[in-house]
Amino acid sequence: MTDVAYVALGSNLGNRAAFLAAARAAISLLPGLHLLAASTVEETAPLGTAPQGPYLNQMIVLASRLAPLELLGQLHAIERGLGRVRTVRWGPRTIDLDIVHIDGRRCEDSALRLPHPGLSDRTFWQREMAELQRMMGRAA
Ligand code: A4P
Ligand code: MG
Repeated sequence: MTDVAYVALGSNLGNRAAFLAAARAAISLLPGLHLLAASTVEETAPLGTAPQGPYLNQMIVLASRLAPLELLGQLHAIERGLGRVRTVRWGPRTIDLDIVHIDGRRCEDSALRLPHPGLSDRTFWQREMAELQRMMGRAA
């Protein structure tokens, strides 16, 4: 079965645009995944209480033949490869890859919540997802 999966990219450390580009490249090389479209990259003010700089955020949409938890594991491996170190939750990061939504799937596992609970209040995710849906010719 092929899923349509929306993945959010975020970076607020180092060369942020280069981290987004490297993550997109690594994702598109993974077997079982096909990059369908990428949203505009936007700069956003940091959410949360940790003192940190602004983010570059972007969303991509993938055709995925991986099981959702397998997709998450591959995204975590790419985060590690790009030097992400988990210290403070919601703290600064070279790259953060979150699965925002997979068409037709809901999940309440603590390791994977779908839709991502942040989707309901992150206007930049909602905007990027609507942009991708327009690009794919679907109603937002
Ligand atoms: N997890 C559960 N559901 C999911 C999912 N749908 N996608 C689990 C990805 N991961 C999911 O994530 C913590 C745990 O959540 C993982 O072990 C995974 O199994 P993490 O990436 O290790 O830690 P985190 O990113 O610090 O926490 P979290 O809760 O994912 O935070 P967010 O939602 O990623 O927020 N401000 C701006 N402007 N832009 C941002 O992108 N991002 C964050 C982090 C804070 N402030 C921001 C932004
Ligand atoms: Mg995250």
